[in-house]
Amino acid sequence: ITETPWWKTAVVYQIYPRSFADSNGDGIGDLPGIIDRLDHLAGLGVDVLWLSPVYPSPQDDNGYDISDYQDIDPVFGTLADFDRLLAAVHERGMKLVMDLVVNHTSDEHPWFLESRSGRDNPKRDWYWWRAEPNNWGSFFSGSAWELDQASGEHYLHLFSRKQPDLNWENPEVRQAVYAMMRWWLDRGVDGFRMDVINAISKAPGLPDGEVRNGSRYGDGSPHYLCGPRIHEFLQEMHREVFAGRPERILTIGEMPGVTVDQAKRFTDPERREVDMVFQFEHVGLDRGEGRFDVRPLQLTDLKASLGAWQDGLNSTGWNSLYWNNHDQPRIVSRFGDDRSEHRVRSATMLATVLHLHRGTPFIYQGEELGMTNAPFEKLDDFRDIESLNHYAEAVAAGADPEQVLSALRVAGRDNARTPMQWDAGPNAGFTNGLSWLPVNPDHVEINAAAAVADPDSVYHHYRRLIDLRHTEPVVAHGDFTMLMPDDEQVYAFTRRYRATELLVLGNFSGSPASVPVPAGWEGAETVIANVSGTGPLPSTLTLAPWEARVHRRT
Ligand code: TEU
Ligand code: CA
Repeated sequence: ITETPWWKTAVVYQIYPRSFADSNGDGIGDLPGIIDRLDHLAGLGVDVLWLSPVYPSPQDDNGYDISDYQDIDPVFGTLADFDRLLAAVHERGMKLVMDLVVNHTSDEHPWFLESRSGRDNPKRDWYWWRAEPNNWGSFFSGSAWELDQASGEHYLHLFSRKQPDLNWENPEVRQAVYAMMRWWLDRGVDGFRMDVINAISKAPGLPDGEVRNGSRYGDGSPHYLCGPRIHEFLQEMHREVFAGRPERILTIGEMPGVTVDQAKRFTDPERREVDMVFQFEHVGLDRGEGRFDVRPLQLTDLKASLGAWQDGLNSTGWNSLYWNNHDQPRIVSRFGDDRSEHRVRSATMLATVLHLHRGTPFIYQGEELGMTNAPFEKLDDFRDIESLNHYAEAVAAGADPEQVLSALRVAGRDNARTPMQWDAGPNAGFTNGLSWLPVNPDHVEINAAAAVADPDSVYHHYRRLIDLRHTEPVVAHGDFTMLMPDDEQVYAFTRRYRATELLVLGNFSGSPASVPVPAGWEGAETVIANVSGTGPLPSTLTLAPWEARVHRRT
């Protein structure tokens, strides 16, 4: 008998510190601001907080470009503030997970400054230098290579030119990273969310990628995602950092492009690599070839995708479950309906369906309020480097600027990054100063104060879902069976653990949906629902627009 690790019954809440709570009026969220708001999170009932990066950084990619791994950026506070935050989190019975960004550093990190200082510098080989670049494109538009004038060589950057990729082939790099991780664990942190960790092993020789659809650049991802030494590196990290620690540390690998079979290997506990991965399949279903090529979601595609992940990691491995993070548009505006007559019901339907899957749910700040995408008008309203670079490249290549802008409005990452909406007052209670990114004007209606006061709010629905996971074992431990895979309107599945079964139904549309009640379920009690007064399951059922309900039988 293997003991169940604590994170299998946990719910994680992601904080994007820049946009969470500003304590000193400079318009940027900070650690003291988080400390002041911890009771909101404890009240919600989440078990773990994941902090997006708070390390010293030039903030070219909002902290995902780190110039010192062992300190706190003054804009967010100090190490003493961090220690106070960690203690305050632990006092409330929660855990704290740090973001670990080690595929790349900032170009202002001392390691890179040394590496760049000359071809024979001892740290030259800590990064990828080449006389001739290959054809890879960057995630943030343009080439993945930047020429360094002084040495006449190019360095690799899969993201911005201020995010040079570390060379994990070099054992000194790996040992430096492991030492830094041990330092944070010794300080008391409970885990790491590992940024693009499946990109750290590059194929030898860095072969050119395939060029498709008249693109200027090749797709290098087959040569750097889940590369030849990825499993070896993660196992080494486990031995060097996590093995033998008294506490059970949580590890989550962010892995663009990962398949079910690869994820099963990464999360097989016997292999000691990571506990779960963030996969991207379900958030790519409403996209075409490119990130900004938006198209409608087919519900049957979503069911096929999430269903395959449920089946694939059913006995070996473990799923993460998420709709939102700091890189994704708001789910209620994306798969739901954010107009006021449908917002609460569609947000709670989406929450119900996600949280009743098998896996560890992640909530992104503001999702528990049903926060929406922002009404960005012009290019100047956007801040994100990915959006700005994409616009420049697409327009230079002849795209219609208005069309590019409308894609940014739908898919841009700034949608997730508008400040947390605490109350209906000025700046939504986020700051007393000038917010780095304007608050969404809908905060007068959508805010934490109003949501906490209203028992039918999105917030209280999330609170009840979290509570259900903590108290009803079938939610965390049950197996999963998809129903009605070909239906374009209703998401339906059952869960089963020992003698208990749950039936979950969610109407993914703004029209009523009649549902054939499966055999033996008539009369089953309601566990949670988003329409008040929902009673036992009748023999013929028509779901209201965006209705969700969970029934139990034993
Ligand atoms: O994201 C990695 C990633 O592949 C995407 O989510 C990415 O943000 C986007 O889709 C690019 O097209 C991680 C972080 O979550 C993101 O915020 C960082 O910008 C990125 O790594 C680089 O550190
Ligand atoms: Ca501040």
